[in-house]
Order: sequence, then structure tokens, then C-alpha cells
Amino acid sequence: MTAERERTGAAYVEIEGERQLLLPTALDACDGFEPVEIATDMACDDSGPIDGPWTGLDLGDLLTAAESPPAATHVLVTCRDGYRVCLDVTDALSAVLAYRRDGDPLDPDEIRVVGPGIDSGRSAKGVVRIEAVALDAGTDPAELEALEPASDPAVEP
Ligand SMILES: Nc1nc2c(c(=O)[nH]1)N[C@H]1C(S)=C(S)[C@@H](COP(=O)(O)O)O[C@H]1N2
Ligand SMILES: [Mo]
Repeated sequence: MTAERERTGAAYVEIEGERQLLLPTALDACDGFEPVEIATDMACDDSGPIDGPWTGLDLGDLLTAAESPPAATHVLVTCRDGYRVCLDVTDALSAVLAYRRDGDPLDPDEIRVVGPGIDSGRSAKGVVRIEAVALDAGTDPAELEALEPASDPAVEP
């Protein structure tokens, strides 16, 4: 499993920018970032409530540290299974990259983006890459999303 995770890049979370960050999925060990605790109010129509509370790293802090484009309008989050969400930058900046749920560590496939503006279906799990983008007015952010997991879990995101 470890070898597979390394091959697929899932042992790290990449935060893209002028100074790309490569965070080990043992996010507790990320020096220089203060853990943040948040509660959420998420529920899925199919599977019911998704409760925290969550402990994570402030996504705005991570994007700033990575020197991501200041004019970004959206933040693309890509997952190990090929799932991809496109968040409004305002929602992304108030979100956290969660590595604990109710105090318990999440494994790399469960590290997820949670925040007050993020609905259950966009709470991306198994995050491998986060990239701020500047979309022009003619681009529909939903077109950049992949809200079905890829059939081949080893696919490169
Ligand atoms: N990578 C990935 N993230 C995902 C999904 C997925 O299929 N793949 N499903 C989404 C949906 S539709 C829901 S409701 C929640 C489910 O979260 P849970 O497994 O904690 O209940 O995860 C979201 N994040
Ligand atoms: Mo869902």
C-alpha cells in the first residue's frame, strides 16, 4: 500500500504555487502551521449527517505559504480517486484541510476539505492536490469538476 501511495502521489498533498508545498499526509507534523478546529453542518441526501468536529490546517494559510496566484477566483481540489471539486475562492479561504475527525487521525484516503461554505458532495476526501486558479467569466467552474470517483483508483490526478 505504501508503494502504491507513493506511486500515485497520495503520500503527499501538493499545494500549488510559486513556492509549491509538498505536505506529508501525516499533517500533524507540518511545522509552521497552527491546527484549527471547526465544526460543520454537513449532510448527504444518501448517507446522512457527516459530523466533525474537524482539526486541520487553514487552507488560506497554506495557499499563502505556497504563493498561489493572488488573483484566483477558484480553488481546484483533486483527490486520490480522481474526484475533483472546484471551490469558490471565498469558500476555500475559510476552509481547512482536515486531518483529524473528533480527535481521531484520518488516514491519507480520508484527509479532506471542510468548511462553512462547502457542501457534503464537495468535501473532497483523499486530497492529493490543491491549486488556485483564475477563471474568466465565461468558464463554468462545474466544468472543471469530476464528482464521480474515477473507475481506476490508480489514475494520475
Ligand atoms: N474523493 C472523494 N471525495 C468525496 C466523495 C467521493 O466519492 N470521492 N464523495 C462525496 C460525497 S457525495 C459525500 S456525501 C461525502 C461523504 O463523506 P463520508 O464518507 O465522510 O460520509 O464525501 C464527498 N467527498
Ligand atoms: Mo453525497
